[in-house]
Amino acid sequence: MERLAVQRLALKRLALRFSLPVVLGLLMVLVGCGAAAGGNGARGGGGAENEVDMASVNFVQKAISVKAGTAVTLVDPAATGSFHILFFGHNQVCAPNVSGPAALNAAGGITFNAGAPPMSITFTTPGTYEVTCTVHPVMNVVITVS
Ligand SMILES: [Cu+2]
Repeated sequence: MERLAVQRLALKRLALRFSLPVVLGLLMVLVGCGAAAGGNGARGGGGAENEVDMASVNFVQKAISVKAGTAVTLVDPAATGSFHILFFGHNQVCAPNVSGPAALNAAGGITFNAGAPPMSITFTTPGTYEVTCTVHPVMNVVITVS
């Protein structure tokens, strides 16, 4: 009898230990704008010009300007980056912009982990595009395409 009680207690502790990570994992999945998981699409090489760098909780650049048809390279450095999910929008609120690259309108957005290969996306239509991260409250960058 005593042994059974001890086993039950151990099981309970085990369940508690695993429930928090499971809940956190589910929350991470729900952070995106859409239901489906995104992942990275085509990735291009880096380059300081027309580059947007991600830090731990924000973008390094607050705004950049590029010519239409130019690729913007998104970089999440291994040493200073973090986990990010990027979409068109502001302050974690998604605002799809069909004039912009499809990847930033996709259900899962663009997911980055620190040290992920840089990703280049091309803006073909002039306009003002704001990109936000759904993980971090005030992580925004404005990309002006002329
Ligand atoms: Cu972020």
